[in-house]
Amino acid sequence: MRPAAGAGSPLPRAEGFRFAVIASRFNDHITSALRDGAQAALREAGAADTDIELLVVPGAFELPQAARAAAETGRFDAIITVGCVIRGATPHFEYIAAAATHGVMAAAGETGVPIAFGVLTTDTEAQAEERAGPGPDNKGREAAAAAIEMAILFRRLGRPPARPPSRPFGFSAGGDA
Ligand code: INI
Repeated sequence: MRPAAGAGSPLPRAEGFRFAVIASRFNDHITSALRDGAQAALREAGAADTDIELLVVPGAFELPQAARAAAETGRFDAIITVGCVIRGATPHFEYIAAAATHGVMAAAGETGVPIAFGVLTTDTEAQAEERAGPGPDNKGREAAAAAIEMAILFRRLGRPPARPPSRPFGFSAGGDA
C-alpha cells in the first residue's frame, strides 16, 4: 500500500498531473520557503516545470478565492495553497486563520478539485520558521505530497486529466514568463 503523504514519507509520483501552487505574500520570508518546498517536492516527484504554475496573492485571506478561481479553470489536477498567519495581539489572527481554513475546504468541496492546505497558523515566528525549513518537515512539501496523492486518487476514481492552458498564465515554476 502507498504510504500516507507526510514528513519523511516518499513522495508519490506526479508525472502527468498539472498543479497550481498559490502562495500568499504576507510573511513572505516564511511563505517563500513554503512555496519553494512545494515546488521542489513536485519536481522531485516528477512533475514537469510546465505543469506547475505559481500564482501569488496578497495574504492568506485571499487564498480561498484564488484557489476556487484556479480550480474552476479546469487546468489543474490539484492545487497547493501556502501561507502563514502568526498570532498577534489582535483578534485578526483568528479571523484570517479561520477564513483561510474554512475557505480552502469549501473551495475544494464545491469545485471537486483537491486543494491542499499548506498554511501555517502559529503563535510565534519561531514556530513558523521551524515548519518552513529546507528539510522533510517543510509544510509546503507536505502539502505538495498530499496534493499529488489526491490527484492520483481522483484519477483512479475516473477524473479526467486537467486541460493544459493554450498559453500559460501566472508564472511558471521554470521562470518568470
Ligand atoms: N495575512 C496573512 O497571510 N498572515 C497574517 O498573519 C495576516 N495578519 O496578521 O494580518 C494577514 N493579513 C492580511 C490578510 O490576509 C489580507 O491580505 C488582508 O486582510 C486584505 O484582504
